[in-house]
Amino acid sequence: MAALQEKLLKDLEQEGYPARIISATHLKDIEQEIASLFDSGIAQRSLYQEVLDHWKYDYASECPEAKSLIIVAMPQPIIKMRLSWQGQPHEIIIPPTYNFKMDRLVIDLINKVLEPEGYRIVRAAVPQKLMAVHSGLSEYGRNNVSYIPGFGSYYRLLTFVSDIPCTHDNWQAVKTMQACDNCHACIKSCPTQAINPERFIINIDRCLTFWNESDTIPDWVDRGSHNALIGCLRCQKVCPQNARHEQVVIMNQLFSEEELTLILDDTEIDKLPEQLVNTLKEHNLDYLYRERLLARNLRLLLDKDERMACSR
Ligand code: B12
Ligand code: SF4
Ligand code: SF4
Repeated sequence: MAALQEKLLKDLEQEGYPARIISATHLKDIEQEIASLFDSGIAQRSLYQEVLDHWKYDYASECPEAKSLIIVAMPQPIIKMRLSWQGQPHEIIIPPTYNFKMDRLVIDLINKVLEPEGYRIVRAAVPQKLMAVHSGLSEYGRNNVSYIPGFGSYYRLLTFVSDIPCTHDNWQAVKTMQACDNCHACIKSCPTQAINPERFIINIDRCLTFWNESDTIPDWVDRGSHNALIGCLRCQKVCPQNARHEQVVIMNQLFSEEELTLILDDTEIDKLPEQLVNTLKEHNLDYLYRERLLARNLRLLLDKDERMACSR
């Protein structure tokens, strides 16, 4: 059995996906830890309600013989879209981790190893960062994002419950990277002071990502602080631990000016030309479009570029 676990970890690693397999009993540990965090009042339950409603620690119906948790990190590049709008060039950033269509690659790889042996996986809705750190896969950065030695933080986490037995369990106390001891670069770089020097958990309602993933952005958020089509890259980009692990994929002129006009007008998706819908889907932007975040966030970045050009 240990051989099957090792083969799975090796196959994942060969594809560039570091992973850990730990006992499914830790679902209970995580449940308790999250409950006591919110009971203590350190983190405000109302701000996390969406994830708290979604998290699940009992998989008896989907995986009755659940024995292990498989935690996988999938490194992703920064996407730089080069666009021309009203004759001016713009560079629009999409941070790593937003391409969840790539999850299929990891799921297919795990199934390829486990299915022939009669085992299955079920996607786990859990606090994955905390799980990854306890499993020893990653360590916290002061910016509250998790880091893997030799990979930095530019990866997407995926967690699965499985009936494959756990032969080498590991569960360790959460820790911060040693590199953070004498560094405050992320705190200084945060445009909205979301990283709190006094306590570890960030002030999530100060985080740009919290707002530009939401329907409304409050007035106190400086329009000039937006730096990505979705989310924010500042506290990771400035981190010395990411310096050697940054990969950038450049996409030239993904959309014509005519297509950008349709996008910025928030045209109903079924009225968009088929080719444009396909481009949105291919680049995993259709979900942002459907949630009506694409036009608003893109406009914020284009307007910011324009203001900067005028002030030069
Ligand atoms: C909710 C959420 C958000 C919220 C809240 C973020 C937050 N820090 O909680 C918002 C919208 C703000 C957000 C933003 C981002 N997110 Co987010 N987010 C999530 C989500 C859905 C849950 C995160 C979570 O567990 N929060 C709950 C809090 C309580 O967890 P925690 O911070 O880990 O809390 C523990 C620690 O603080 C620890 N602790 C407490 N005190 C101390 C003291 C010390 C010394 C130590 C060491 C530890 C410690 O104990 C706490 C638990 O008890 C996960 C996906 C998932 N299902 O897990 C993605 C996830 C965490 N996000 C991710 C990313 C990439 C981001 C962004 C970088 C996105 C972007 N580019 O814009 C930003 C980064 C913001 C930041 N600095 O944290 C990735 C992280 C990947 C990685 N490398 O770690 C995840 C895992 C998504 C994914 N599938 O990959 N996110
Ligand atoms: S910028 Fe410095 S303090 Fe922040 S996570 Fe990176 S190493 Fe740690
Ligand atoms: S993602 Fe941006 S806003 Fe959020 S903590 Fe990091 S730097 Fe601050």
